[in-house]
Amino acid sequence: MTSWLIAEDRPAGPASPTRGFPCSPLPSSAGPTSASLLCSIAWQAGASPSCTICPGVTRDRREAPGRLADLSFRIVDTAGLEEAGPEVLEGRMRQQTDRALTEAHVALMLIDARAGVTPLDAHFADLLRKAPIPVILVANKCEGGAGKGGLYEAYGLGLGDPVPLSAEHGEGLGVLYDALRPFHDAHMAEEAKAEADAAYAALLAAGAQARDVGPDGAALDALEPDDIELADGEDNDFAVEAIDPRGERPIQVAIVGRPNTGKSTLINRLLGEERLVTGPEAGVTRDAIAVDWGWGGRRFRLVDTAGLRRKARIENSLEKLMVAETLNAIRLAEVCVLLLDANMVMDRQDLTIARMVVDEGRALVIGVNKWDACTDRGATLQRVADRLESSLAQVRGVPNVTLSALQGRGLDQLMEAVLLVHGRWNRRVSTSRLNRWLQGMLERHPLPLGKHGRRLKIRYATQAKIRPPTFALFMTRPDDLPESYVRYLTSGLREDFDMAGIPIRLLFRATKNPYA
Ligand SMILES: Nc1nc2c(ncn2[C@@H]2O[C@H](COP(=O)(O)OP(=O)(O)OP(=O)(O)O)[C@@H](O)[C@H]2O)c(=O)[nH]1
Ligand SMILES: [Mg+2]
Repeated sequence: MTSWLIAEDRPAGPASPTRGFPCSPLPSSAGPTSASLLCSIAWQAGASPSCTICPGVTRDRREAPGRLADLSFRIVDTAGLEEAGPEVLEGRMRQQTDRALTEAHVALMLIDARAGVTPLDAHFADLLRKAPIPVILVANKCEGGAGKGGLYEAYGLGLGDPVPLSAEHGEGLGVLYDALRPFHDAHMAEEAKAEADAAYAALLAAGAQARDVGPDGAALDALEPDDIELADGEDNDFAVEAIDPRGERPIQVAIVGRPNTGKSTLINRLLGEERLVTGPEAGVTRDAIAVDWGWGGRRFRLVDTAGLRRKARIENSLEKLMVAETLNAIRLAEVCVLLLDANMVMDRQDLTIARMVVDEGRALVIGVNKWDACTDRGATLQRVADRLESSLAQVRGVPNVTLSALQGRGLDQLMEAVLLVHGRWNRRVSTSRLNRWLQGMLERHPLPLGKHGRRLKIRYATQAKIRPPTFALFMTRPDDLPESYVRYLTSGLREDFDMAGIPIRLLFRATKNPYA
C-alpha cells in the first residue's frame, strides 16, 4: 500500500478546543490542518481514525487507512518539524517525523493559503527540499476561491505547483488525486514486481521440497519454476500463510495507567523500535496510538494511551478528550495491561482504572513497571496483593507481573499473562457441564426463601456470550436473589472453570410461572 506522509508547520501552540471538522484530529494553531485532511480522506474511505478536535495536540505519529477515489493508501499524520535535540519533547517529536519521512513514499506539505507563506513555511519547505522524499505542496483553506494570494506566493517555495485545496470543505481533492496518482502507480508497479519475485522464490522453494519428498525419489534439480503448476489460488494461499500463519485477528491489547508509568516505553521495547514519544514529563502521550506486532506466533494490536490523572485534577477540555479516548481504547480492547510505577503502586487512581477495565468487561493484567528502580520490592509486591484482595475482590486472581520496560526485563512473562487471561476471557462452558455444576452448587448451598415465603429455584443455566463470559440463569423471582448468592455463584464459576481474574457476568431471567 502506498504510504503518504502529511507534514506541516505546526508550532506546538497552546491547546485549546476548536470547532472544526467532525472527525478532525489535532494540530496546527493555523486551523484546518493536516489532521483534518487526514480525517477528510480517511473518513471518505469509511475509516474512522480516533480523533480529537484540539489544535497542537499530536505528539506521536498517527496512521490511518485512506482512499481517494480508486487510490488506497496509508496516511501518516505527524507532529511538527521543530528543530530541537532529543533532550526536549519537541526534539523527540521531531524524531518521529523524521522516521516517518524515511518510511513514506510521498510527503504532503500543507500551508494555510489565507495566511500566506509564513517564514516558518519557508523554513519547513527548506527542510523538506533536503529530505529524501518527493513533496507535494498543498495550499489549504482555498475554499470558494479564497486564499489566492497565498496560493501564488506558494510557487516561490520551490516545491513545484501548489495544489489548491480545502480540507474542511473537501474541495480540490480531484487535483490532489492527479498529483498523487503517479506516486501510487509507481509504488504499485514496485509492489507487483516484489510480489512476482516472492512468488518466484516460493516456486523455487516448492521445487526444493518436492525433491525432498518426491514419491519416486527422482531428483528435480533441472526443474524450472515454469514447470510447476499451481492449483488455482494456491500461490495466494502461500502469501497469506507467510503473513498470518493462523489467519487470526490480532489480539487487541490496551496499555493503560497513570501518566509517566512507562506505557509508551513498554510498547517501544516490545516493538524493538522508538515508535512512540516517551519522556520524564508527565502526560507525554495524548492520542491513543495502535501498532500491530507479533509475539509467540500470535498477532497483537498494541494500543498506547494517554495517562489518566485523578478526575479532580483534570483541568481542561483537552484532558477530558484524552480521557475519553483512553476509555474508548479500553472498550475496544480485549486485554488491558494496567501499568504501575513500582515505587508508587496501587494508589486510588490505579484502582479506579482497574475498576474501569473490569466494569467494561475487559481482561486485566497488572504490570508493575520500573522494577529496576524499585526501592523496596517486598513491600511493593505485598501492597499490590493487599490492594487487589481488599479493593478488587470481585475479580480475584488478576495476574501481576514485575517488569522493566526500560531494560526489557519481564516482557515475555507479561505477554504470557496477556495470553493467559485472553484465553480465560474467551472461555466457553458447555450447557451440560454448566448445569451439572449448577446442581452441585445448589445442593451445597440451597437457595433461600423469596419474599413471598417460597423457596427460590434456579432451573437452568447457559452461557449466553463469551468475551467476557456471560451466563444466563433462568429462575423464579430473580429480584429476590440476595447479592451474596450471586457472589457465591460468580466465584464458583471463576474457580471451577478456570476464569481467575476475569470479569464474569450473570443475567438472571424470570421463568414464566413464578409459582411453578
Ligand atoms: N527506571 C525505569 N524508568 C522507566 C521504565 N519505563 C519507563 N521509564 C521512564 O519513565 C518515564 C516515562 O516513560 P513513558 O514511557 O513516557 O511513560 P508513559 O506512561 O507513556 O507516560 P504518559 O504518556 O505521560 O502517560 C521515562 O523517562 C522513561 O524512561 C523502567 O522500566 N524503569
Ligand atoms: Mg506515553
